[in-house]
Amino acid sequence: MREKLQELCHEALQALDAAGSLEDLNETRIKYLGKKGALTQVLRGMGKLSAEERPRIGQAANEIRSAIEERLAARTDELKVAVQEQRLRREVIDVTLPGTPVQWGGKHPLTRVRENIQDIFLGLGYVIAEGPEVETDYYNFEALNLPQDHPARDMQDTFFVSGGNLLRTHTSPVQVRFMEKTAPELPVKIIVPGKVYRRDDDATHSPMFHQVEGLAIDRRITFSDLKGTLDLFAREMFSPDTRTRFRPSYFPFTEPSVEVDISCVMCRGKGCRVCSHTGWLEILGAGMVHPRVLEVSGYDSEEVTGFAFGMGVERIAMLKYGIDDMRLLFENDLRFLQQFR
Ligand code: 2U9
Repeated sequence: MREKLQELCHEALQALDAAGSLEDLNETRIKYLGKKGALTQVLRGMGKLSAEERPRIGQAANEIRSAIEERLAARTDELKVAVQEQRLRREVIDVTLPGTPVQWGGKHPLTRVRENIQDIFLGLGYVIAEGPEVETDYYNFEALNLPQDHPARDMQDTFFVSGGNLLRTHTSPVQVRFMEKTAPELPVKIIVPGKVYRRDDDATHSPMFHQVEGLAIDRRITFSDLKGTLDLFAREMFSPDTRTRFRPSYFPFTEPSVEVDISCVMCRGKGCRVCSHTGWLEILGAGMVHPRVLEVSGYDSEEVTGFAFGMGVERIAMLKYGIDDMRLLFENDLRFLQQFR
């Protein structure tokens, strides 16, 4: 029996050494150690042995099982490494193949237009000023000479929040805050971009939109300075042959006030559908800062004058790119946005 075990052990180890794959190894394991395996069979025959022989043969059988299991584990490791190495040898990476394309993001058209506007005024020596979007009645209305009964102060036109505060309806309160902080220093030349909020919602109005306002204060600033500045802005923003037109208007915070048109970007002034056959497009409002507005923020209106202007970034973007519905600017549809890269 002992010889039979020895022989079996020898045979099993040889089979394990000869196995070329993990499948071969498994077959060998079943053949020798399985329920109906050779070693199991031998152990079953132990009943016929004498009481004296049984423990010795039993011990020998256990040693053989351990030897086979040990070799089996070693060969499993070896073959696993071999399989992995083989796979790595087959998987050649061709570094010359094109990679997975990266989806590049781009600036939103409103960001582009805002930066474009800012850059034009930065080039003229203006600095950028910013301020809060939740404002007090004082900074949004009172300091800007907006009378108590002005329609902008109506619930219909303004979003009010708790504590009597509101979402600013224009970026003008930032200019007021800036003047208050700076007065009586001169000159003031600021450009104020930011979000503003009004209760409006259709193809050309959004409850949130973006403005860029500007303010220049110094001794002897005249309406000619305003005209020259906005004329240059129009030519840089649209095209060098763009012309401007100034029409009288009214704002509580400027006197005199104007609305500024540019020659139509589509037909160059000949008249078309875009300009309703007038040849002109309204792009912004402006005027000489009202003396009362200068005074409440700490400037002497006998000593200094200033001009101010305001424009809607969405409106400028729509004119520049020929967009006919403002909502497209807020829907984040990539088919729309990808056209502005
Ligand atoms: C101060 C003094 C004066 C800012 C101005 C306008 C004219 C104007 C509109 C353009 C389109 C608002 O976005 S819009 O609807 N703005 O017409 N804004 S003058 O005047 C100021 C601002 C601050 C201290």
